[in-house]
Amino acid sequence: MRLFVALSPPPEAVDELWSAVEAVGTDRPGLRWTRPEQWHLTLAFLGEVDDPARQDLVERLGRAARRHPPLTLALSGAGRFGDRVLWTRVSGDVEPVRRLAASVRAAARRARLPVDDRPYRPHLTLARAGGEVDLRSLVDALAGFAGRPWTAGELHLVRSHLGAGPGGSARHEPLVSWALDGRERG
Ligand code: 3AM
Repeated sequence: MRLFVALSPPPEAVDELWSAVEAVGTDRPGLRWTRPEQWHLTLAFLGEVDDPARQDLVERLGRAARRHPPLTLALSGAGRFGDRVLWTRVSGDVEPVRRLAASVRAAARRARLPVDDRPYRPHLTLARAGGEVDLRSLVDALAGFAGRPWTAGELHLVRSHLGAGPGGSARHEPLVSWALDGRERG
């Protein structure tokens, strides 16, 4: 099954981000918006994982989660990966998020899963484009968005069912969640 590991913003953070997105207007040809009920911060994309590797991964992720504290995060502004992905920025405990993502990726590697080794960029994907849309105006339009801080207290292992969501989008199914209840700080 196709898996990724993520943090989820709470409903209040989703609602205020959705208000900001609606205010800039979602009716734009060539853009596919992600659905607010699935908004997440990906820490690691794992791709297809078979059952034995998944069991190993679940144990290792549980151990990783116990070493990390809850994180105080906020969503604000926007950015883009080229002309393909529009995202909103993650601020607050960014270094701890990086450390958590590094732990998650290390857990996946030890479970013998191939992990993307590009530098980790904390973000929440808002929309994807085929490359024919200039995302710059949307980045500018969302620049003033400043969400309130929230606590990410759980790590989620999520299954992605490709094509099973509305309009052929993916449907995300949380499989296992762990409390971030470690004490390491700073
Ligand atoms: O949360 P974002 O949007 O950054 O783009 C996919 C999404 O990331 C990414 O995994 C997250 C959950 O689907 N993803 C999908 N396929 C991928 C791949 N082959 C991928 N990331 C890296 N390589």
